[in-house]
Amino acid sequence: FNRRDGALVVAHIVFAFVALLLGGIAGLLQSVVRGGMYTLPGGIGYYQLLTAHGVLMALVFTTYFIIGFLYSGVSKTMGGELLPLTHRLGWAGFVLMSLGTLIDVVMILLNKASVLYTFYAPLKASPYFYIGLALVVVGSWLSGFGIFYHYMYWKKTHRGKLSPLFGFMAVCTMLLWQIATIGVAVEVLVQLIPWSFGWTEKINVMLSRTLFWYFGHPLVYFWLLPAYICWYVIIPKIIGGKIFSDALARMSFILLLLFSIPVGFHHQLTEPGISPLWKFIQVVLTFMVVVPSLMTAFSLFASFESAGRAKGARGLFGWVKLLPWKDVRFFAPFMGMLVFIPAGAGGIVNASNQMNVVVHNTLWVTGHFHLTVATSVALTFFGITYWLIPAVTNRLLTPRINRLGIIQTVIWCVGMLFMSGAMHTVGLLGSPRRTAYTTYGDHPDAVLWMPYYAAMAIGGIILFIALALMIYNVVALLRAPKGYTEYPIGEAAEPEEATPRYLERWKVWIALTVVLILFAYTIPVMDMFGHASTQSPGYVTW
Ligand code: HAS
Repeated sequence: FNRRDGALVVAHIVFAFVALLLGGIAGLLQSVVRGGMYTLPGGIGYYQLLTAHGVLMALVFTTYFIIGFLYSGVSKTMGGELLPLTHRLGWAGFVLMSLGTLIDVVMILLNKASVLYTFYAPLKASPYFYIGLALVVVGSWLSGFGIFYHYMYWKKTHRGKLSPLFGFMAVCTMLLWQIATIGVAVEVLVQLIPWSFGWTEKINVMLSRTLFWYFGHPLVYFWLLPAYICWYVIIPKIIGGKIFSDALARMSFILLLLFSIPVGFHHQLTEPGISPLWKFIQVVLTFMVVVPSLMTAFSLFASFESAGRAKGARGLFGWVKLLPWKDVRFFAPFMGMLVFIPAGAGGIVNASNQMNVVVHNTLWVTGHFHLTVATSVALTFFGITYWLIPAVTNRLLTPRINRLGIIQTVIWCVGMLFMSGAMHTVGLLGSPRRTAYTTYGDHPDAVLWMPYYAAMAIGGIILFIALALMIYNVVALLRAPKGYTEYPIGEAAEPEEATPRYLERWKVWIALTVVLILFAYTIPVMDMFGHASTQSPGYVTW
C-alpha cells in the first residue's frame, strides 16, 4: 500500500479510536448513573456526559473512520495512489475537522454545550460549539471534494470504463453526505450562530429541528453505507466468493442516495406545525428507503450461498458451515449483519406512524440505534480495522490479534444484548430517553423500570470491557510485526458488461435527489415561516 496514503488513512483511524475511547468512558459513566448505582462527582452533569458520548461516538468516531476507510479504498482501487490534490484535500479536511472537534470537546468539558448530539434549538450552547461544528462540516467537505476529484480524474483517463465498485460507492457515500450537510450548515450558520451570539433574540424551533433532521436521517445512512461497502465489496473476497451482482450493489446505493434525504419527518411525527399529509408522504418515502437494505440482505445471502456451493456445500444450509467463522475479518462484520435484521425491523416499527406514537422519545429508540449504529456499523468498522491497519502500514494481522478480535466481538454482542434488549423492553413500558436517573418520586411505573436500568448498566460495563479490548487490539495492530496483509477487494460474479452504464449518470441521480427533496420539503418548510409560536428565546444549559 502506498506509504504516503497509508499515513493519511492511519491518522483518521487513530483519531477515530481515540474519540471512541473517550466517548466510551462517558457512555460507561452514564449507564451506571442511569442505573442509580453512581452519582457524578464535581458537578459533572448527566446531559454533559450524554453530549460527550453522542458527539464523540456517533459523530466523531464515525466521520473519521469513514473518511479514512474511503480514502484507503479509493487509493487502492483507483490507480494505486491518491492524486496529489486529493491527498492535500484529505489532509486539509483532517486538520480542519480536528480543529473543530477540539473546540467542541473543550466546550463540552466546560459544560457550555450540553445540548446533546442533536444540538437543535431551543437548547442553546456557546457559539464556539457551533463554530466548531461548522469547521467539522467544512473539513469533511474538503475530504469529499478530494474523493470527487480523484474519481473524475479516473473517469477522464479511463473513458468508457466502469469505475471500480469501491470508488463508485465512495462517491455515492460522500455525495449523500455533501447534500445532507447543507441542511445542518444552514441551521448552524443562519440560525444557531447568530442566535447564540445574541445577534438575534429568538429562533424558529420548528425550522431548526427540520433542518437538523433533513441532515440527521441521511447521517445514519452515511454511517451505514461504508458498512455496506464492506459487506458488498470486501466480505465476498474474505469468504473466497464473488460479489453476487455489481449492478444490484450500485443500484442499492443509488436508491439509498435518492430516498435517504426526503424522510427527516419520521423523526418529527409527534411534532405540531407539520401537516399530517407531509408526514404521511415522508413515511411512504421512508418505506422506500427500506428497499435497498432488503436488496442488500438478498445479495449477501446469495454471495454466501454461492461461495459455499462453489466449494461443494450440500443441502439447504450446508454453505453456512463453510463460512470462515474463525476469521475476525468476516466474523465481526457478520455479527453486524445478523444484528441488523432485528435492528432494521425495529426501524420499520419506528417508521410506522401509529407505532411511533408508542415508542417515540422512549428508551426503545435508544435501543434501536445501539443495534444499528453501535453494533451493525461499529462491529463492521472493527472488522475492517483488523485488516485495514496492517494493510496500510505493511504489518501482519497475527493469529493472536485475530483471536482477541473474535473474543472482542462476542463480548460486544453480549453487552449489547443486555443493554439494547433492556432498552427496547423498558421503552415499551414507557420509560423516557434522555432523562437523568429518576424514579419520579417513586412512582410505581418508574419503580418497575429499575431492573431494566440495572440490566442496561450491566450491559454498559460489559461493553466498556469490549471497548477497552478493541483499543488494545488497535494498539497491537499498530505495533504488529512487519509483513504483507491483503487489502481484500472482491470481484463481481458477472462480467463487467452486465452493469448498465446509466448507474454512473450522476447528473441524473443528483437531479432526481434534488427533485425529491424539493417535493418533500418545500411546502412544509414554507408553512414554518410566519408562525409566531415557533419562535423561542431558547434555553441556556449552563
Ligand atoms: Fe433508525 C431513529 C427508522 C435504520 C440510526 N435511527 C434512529 C436514531 C438513530 C438511528 C441514531 O422512522 C435516533 C435519532 C435520535 O437521536 O433521535 N431506521 C429507521 C428505518 C431504518 C433505520 C426505517 N437507523 C437505521 C440505521 C441507523 C439508524 C441503519 C444507523 C446506522 N429510525 C427510524 C425512525 C426513527 C429512527 C422512524 C425515529 C424514531 C423516533 O420516534 O424518534 C431502515 O433503514 C432499516 C432497514 C433495514 C433492514 C434490515 C436488512 C438486513 C440486512 C442484514 C442481512 C443479514 C445477513 C446475515 C445476510 C430492512 C441487510 C444473516 C446470515 C445468516 C446465515 C443468518
